[in-house]
Amino acid sequence: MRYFQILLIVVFAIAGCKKSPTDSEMKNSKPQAFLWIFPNNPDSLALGISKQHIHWWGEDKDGYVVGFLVGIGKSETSVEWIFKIRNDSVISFPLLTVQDTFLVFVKAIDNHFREKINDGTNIALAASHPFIDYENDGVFNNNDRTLPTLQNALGATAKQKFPIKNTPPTVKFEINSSNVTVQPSETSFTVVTFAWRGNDNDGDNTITKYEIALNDTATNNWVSIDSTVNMITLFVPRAVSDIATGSVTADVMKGTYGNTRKIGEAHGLRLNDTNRIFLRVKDIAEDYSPIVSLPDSGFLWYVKKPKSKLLVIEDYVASSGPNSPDSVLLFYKNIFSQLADSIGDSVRVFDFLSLRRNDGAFIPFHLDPALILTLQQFNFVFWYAGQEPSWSVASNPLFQYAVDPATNGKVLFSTAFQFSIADPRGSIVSFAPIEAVSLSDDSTATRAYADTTVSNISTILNFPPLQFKQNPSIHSLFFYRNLYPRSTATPIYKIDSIVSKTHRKFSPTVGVIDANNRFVFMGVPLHLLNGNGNLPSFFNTVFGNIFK
Ligand SMILES: [Ca+2]
Ligand SMILES: [Ca+2]
Ligand SMILES: [Ca+2]
Repeated sequence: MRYFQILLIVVFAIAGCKKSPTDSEMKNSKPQAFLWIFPNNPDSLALGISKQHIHWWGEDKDGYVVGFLVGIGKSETSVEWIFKIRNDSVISFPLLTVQDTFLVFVKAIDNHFREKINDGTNIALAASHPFIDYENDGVFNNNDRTLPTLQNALGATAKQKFPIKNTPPTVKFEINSSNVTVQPSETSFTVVTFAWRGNDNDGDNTITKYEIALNDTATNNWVSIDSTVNMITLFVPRAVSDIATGSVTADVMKGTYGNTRKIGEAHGLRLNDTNRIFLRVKDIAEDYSPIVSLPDSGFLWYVKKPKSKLLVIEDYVASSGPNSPDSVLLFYKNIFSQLADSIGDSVRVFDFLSLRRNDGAFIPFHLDPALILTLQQFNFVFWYAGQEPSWSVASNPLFQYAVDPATNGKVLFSTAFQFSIADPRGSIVSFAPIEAVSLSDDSTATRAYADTTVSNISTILNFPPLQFKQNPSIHSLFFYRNLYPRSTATPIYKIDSIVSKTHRKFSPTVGVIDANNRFVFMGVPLHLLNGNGNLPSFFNTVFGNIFK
């Protein structure tokens, strides 16, 4: 009896050293967790994919369940626990091979747990006391917080084995803002950009590489592309295409203009012919996606071999008659054919790109780098517009081509303006050698008569006098505005006398050249200015003398 009393005192003394447990804590019946699964076979769990919707619940005899600890891994001791309030979660198993087995562990927590924590918090159980492990490093450090009531509220572990198999990845070419797959330009030169998006249900980080092939999916035709690259540009330098016939090897470049880097070579790009690009993606389990290709049915991708030093860009829409796109193109073909022999066929017989025909099907979706690098395959660009150029298409590519000191392209640009000018000055001044375009009715004209002359106003450059050709009824769609050259630029032409919208006679500056003789800007559609037959002489001056 005395022995028993001593024992009782010792027991109470030990208990007294700690915080006194409450009655309910002493008697707590631990909660129990259950996993709830839907096997595809009632007798056994078949192989599943690596993303699964998993359900669980808990029961507590003398209280209620307030949450769960859930972990996925290979063993209970190595698992990383996450606090969950809900009874289910979509879980991604970290599959790195074709097939693997994972265990899901669940512990229920009953109402003896007093600390407030958020759903999804990382909890470490391995140490002598449970704690919130904010950095999930398994170490009690920094701002980590102990959870003194957790141990007593925690039930036994329920677990379930999940055999998991790999899902093949998929890949799609990029879509535009209307959810339509972006097609390559209907006709391109030897610079074409493609972009895509890969997906793997086992986690996009399990994609190991992309592969592309041109025209032929034979095993040795596939080009590997790093899994971090989602946009490539096929690029054939002029030095290669100029001497090539049939098909050619294209450089595969990644990155946008200024940051492009060659990452491979794709064989079999057909020149002056239609082409097709194939794409697939491979995952860490070495499974391939289905192959996708462009263009989609109903579309064409034709690759033109550049033949000249001059790219003529038609950015022109107008009505019928002598101002129709076809008539104007024919007019310019005729003018260029009259250029001096010294300039040669490499300019007289130009390459051509239309931004307006076929609803813009020739405009590359990625102007950067596709249009910039396309322009740079030519020594000269003649860009002609009607009422309004495609400012958003023109500005950055033309800046990179003819303004940036790192490049050496040269541009003759010809446009009129609209009746109501929605301030294109911001776009124009980004590439043209002008500071502003007049918005004032007093220096804006709508009509020029056939005898209206246009004079050279530069003292040093030998530009011929020009003259309007058609009568106003034909070109009354075009509006002329006084140009204000940059301080470094030189005005070269003015309309000698024209009547402004306020019926005042004035003489707007309509031609400007930049300080480096790389950019001639004409604020009149040039096809209107052959009244005195001097237009071929103007083109001779620009391409034979100024640009050289
Ligand atoms: Ca309980
Ligand atoms: Ca920690
Ligand atoms: Ca996969």
